[in-house]
Amino acid sequence: MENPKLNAEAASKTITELTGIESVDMALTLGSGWAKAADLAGEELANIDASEVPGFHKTSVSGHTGKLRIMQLESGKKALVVGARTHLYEGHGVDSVAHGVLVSAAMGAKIMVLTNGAGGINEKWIAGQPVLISDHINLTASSPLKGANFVDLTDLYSSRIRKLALEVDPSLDSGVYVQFPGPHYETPAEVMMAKSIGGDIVGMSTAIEAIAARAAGMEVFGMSLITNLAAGIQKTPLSHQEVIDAGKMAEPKIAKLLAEIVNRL
Ligand code: 8IG
Repeated sequence: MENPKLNAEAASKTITELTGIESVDMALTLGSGWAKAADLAGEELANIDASEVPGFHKTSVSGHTGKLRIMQLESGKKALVVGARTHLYEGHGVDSVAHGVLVSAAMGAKIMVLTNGAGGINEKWIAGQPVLISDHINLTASSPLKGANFVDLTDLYSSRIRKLALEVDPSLDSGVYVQFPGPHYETPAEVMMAKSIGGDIVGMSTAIEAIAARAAGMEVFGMSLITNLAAGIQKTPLSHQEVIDAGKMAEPKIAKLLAEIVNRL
């Protein structure tokens, strides 16, 4: 991973060779619970294994890299669906975390849609609820950028696209996403800190990706599925199983919601 941009351009070239598709209009990274959204959004034009494309890592969990799909949306636009997210906690460094986003940019995507499963700090929320990301606080002490790259992050999570999302579902709430490095969940004291500095959502993925996307010139849209209330907000211990169950329960509803939103982009 010498030069992230050159690596992304090489990966983009490989995707074009494998699919015959030169460019896309937007890209989606679908996190826990969100996977079905792509199927509802349009017709699949191509589906390749990310292991055939340079720069994507095998996940430690399953030994698989996941899929890269290109969808023809009902709107007529094309979307790259990046099913191969690398988290900071996997230890491959920030360049690997940013790779999917930079490949999307290299494929011509103008909009980056980032979704995740996350913990909710806001006490009004319940597990299984989707929320819009309005801003973030990056507590990872990392950046995907190097050198004197002073990227403006005002309106990072596009207010234009959040408005479109609210037209689809006016009941959507929004909040500030706080990224921790993970992979452990927070202590209740850390959740109280996140709350007192203005956080509503705790997660392990999206802030770093959003910075990379903005630096690459893309408009960013982010949504979290609240799969659990954050440690100490809910009184019972957090479990990965509860996260998976909440994702499964919410999947049909949030897939339809996201499919409707991306077709308006
Ligand atoms: I799903 O409670 C999911 N991801 N940091 N905290 C953090 N990440 C998460 C959580 C959570 N739930």
